[in-house]
Amino acid sequence: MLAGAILDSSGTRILLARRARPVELAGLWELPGGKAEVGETDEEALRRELAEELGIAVGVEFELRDQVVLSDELVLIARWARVIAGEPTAREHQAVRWVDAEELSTLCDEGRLVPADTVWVPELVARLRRA
Ligand code: DCP
Repeated sequence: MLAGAILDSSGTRILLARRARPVELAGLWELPGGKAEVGETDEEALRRELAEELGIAVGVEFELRDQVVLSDELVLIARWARVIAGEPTAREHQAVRWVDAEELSTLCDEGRLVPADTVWVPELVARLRRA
């Protein structure tokens, strides 16, 4: 399972998407992504999922420090990425928004992020503040 921490062109904000399902995660914000298909690299999977879900082309960079075990079969990995083309549109999500370091911290503190994704908040906040 791949998630993207997608940076905007100014390098100061990342993209969050609000989940529509399942009910226990609906309304919470996540780093958008999806599952790799057989024969796909992580990078290819992330590029395909973000094109399908949000209509954007991204350049995929390094992996963030932490991994999250979601279940026996599912490990969540996050990769830093940058928008190359397209304007993000919520095709499968309820909404999308760009957040800076402060907004990301606040959403996390308020419990409005998908629980798994909170592990990346310290690293993301540090990287965004450095920008
Ligand atoms: N997940 C998460 N944080 C993310 C992305 C996903 O915690 N940034 C979790 C939520 C789900 C699981 O991963 O429990 C699968 O996510 P999705 O439903 O988004 O994945 P797919 O859309 O690929 O799954 P499917 O189409 O099979 O439902």
